[in-house]
Amino acid sequence: MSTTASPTGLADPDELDLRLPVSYLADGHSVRSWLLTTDHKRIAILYAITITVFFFIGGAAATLVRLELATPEADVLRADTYNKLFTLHGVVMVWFFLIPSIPNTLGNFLVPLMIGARDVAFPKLNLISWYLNVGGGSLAVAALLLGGVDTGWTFYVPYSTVFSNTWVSLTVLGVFTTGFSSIATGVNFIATIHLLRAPGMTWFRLPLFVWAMYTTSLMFVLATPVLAVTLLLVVAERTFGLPIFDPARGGDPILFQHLFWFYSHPAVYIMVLPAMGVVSELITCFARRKVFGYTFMVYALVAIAVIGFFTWGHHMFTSGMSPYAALVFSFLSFVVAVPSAIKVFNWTGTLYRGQVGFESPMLYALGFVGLFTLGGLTGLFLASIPVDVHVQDTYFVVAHFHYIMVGASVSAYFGGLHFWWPKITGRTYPETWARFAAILMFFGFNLTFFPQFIAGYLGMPRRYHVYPPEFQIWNVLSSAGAAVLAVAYLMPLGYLTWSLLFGDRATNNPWDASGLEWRTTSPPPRQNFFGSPRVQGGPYNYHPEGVAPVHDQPRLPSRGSLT
Ligand code: HEM
Ligand SMILES: [Cu+2]
Repeated sequence: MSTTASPTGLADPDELDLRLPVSYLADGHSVRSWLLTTDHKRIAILYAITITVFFFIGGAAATLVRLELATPEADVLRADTYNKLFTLHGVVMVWFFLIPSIPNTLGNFLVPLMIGARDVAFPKLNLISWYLNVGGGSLAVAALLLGGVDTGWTFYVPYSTVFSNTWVSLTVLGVFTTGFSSIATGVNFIATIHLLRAPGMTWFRLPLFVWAMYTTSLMFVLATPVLAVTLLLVVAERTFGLPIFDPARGGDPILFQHLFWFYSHPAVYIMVLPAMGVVSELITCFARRKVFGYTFMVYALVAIAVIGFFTWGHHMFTSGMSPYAALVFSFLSFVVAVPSAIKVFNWTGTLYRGQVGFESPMLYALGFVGLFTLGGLTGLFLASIPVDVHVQDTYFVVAHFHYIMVGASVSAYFGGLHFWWPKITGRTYPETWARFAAILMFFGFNLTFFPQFIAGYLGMPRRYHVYPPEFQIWNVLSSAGAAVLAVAYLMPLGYLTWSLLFGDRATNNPWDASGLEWRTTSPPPRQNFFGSPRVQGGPYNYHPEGVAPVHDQPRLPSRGSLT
């Protein structure tokens, strides 16, 4: 066995004696070794388990909501149960699934590996962050078991503080607690990326995924405290009767909306920037090309993160705000679309003349680009004040944000999960099933949400459990799509579990990818690398321009396939 260091400072993992118990997964099997771990890779897995649970809780609520909406009458749920279900769905999906999804699972696993570090800067804080997340989530689930909440995920006042007699405070405290988990993760990633980069890993050699994590972390740290304070004010008004938002006692309900959206608009970018990071990695790998316009991609991420802080007012065009303020918010919302468009353009540029392969992670990535574009373009409709006045609070808005949050972000999460699965688990999964699930998810998604644009444009309001019969056709299509989507989401649960138990051993670099994370074993050892990595070039070292790419060996194994 030779462990002589190569120019990269790393031993070739293929030459190592793999019978040694080097994998982080083999580094202790007790429950304690998992619950008290400070290994960023194990913490990533802990997060993956919790967000999967939340995803299916949120999904169950959505299924009931869609079931009720299949007919115009109230036949499955009473009005108040319906309100509690869509609130549960939104609260769980936004706060406990989507916000932590990519950063805390893939981000935790990959950031140290991608920059050549042994762990994050503050490993214990990383573990604490997981406990805060589970703690917050449990408070919210407790609220659900005790009878639920009916305010919607936005907790608008004065309804949430003065009128609702449901479990608002407990839920809000759950979200508050989870906020600290976001802040801890943000601080940790910022410190890690600043301090622990391997020699030679300069800022402009960072993979775009790391840049996405960096910009997301800045938003975590800057925006989340505002939400925390706002939520405490809600509890203060509800519990101690402090007149903060209640107009009857001199409070200002619009103040709540400003504070809430000052966090929650940046939060939508917290949900989408990590997805952009994942997709950049996938597209360059499966197009076998250097990412087109790397520096522009970096500046676009930074621009979105910065401008994203100044557009929150577009959620409040109909709240009676000054028309001058509305104009400024409208303008800035158009401005934020520019860096988003740059990214779409550069992904397309990367594909152009690439040697594109259609492996399952790439199917998700391509789905992302299309769905993100549709979501972004309809965002521009909404940013235009006269159109927004017409479609505000209709299914058009519901469709817009689902295209971005589900069509784009969730697709990217699944794409990333498949791409790095062999690295994370050391196993391969059945590629045919994975491709089928990706395609089914794309069709199910569009069938669910495209009709909502039409229903919304025709005037169907959101958050009602009954509706005029002329909207039924769109709702039936949407509910049918939801059934397809449910099957598509359950499939990876099945075949990925199968792969854990019966999948073949994965090689160290099954996709022939260029990142540092592929220069170690699958799964990596506790200390990540054999040797100390040194970085000598940019992140996307695929074939140089003009040289024909070689596809001499099939990339993800069909060995281990169920078919
Ligand atoms: C291309 C840039 C985007 C623009 C110009 C844009 C514009 C808008 C506007 C104007 C609204 C308010 C509609 C209304 O309430 O009447 C809105 C709602 C929303 N957007 Fe976007 N958006 C963009 C991207 C995103 C992204 C990236 C996400 C999420 C990852 C997102 C998630 C949402 C959500 C969750 C809502 C609805 C909030 C609610 O009322 O519950 N948007 N968008
Ligand atoms: Cu917004």
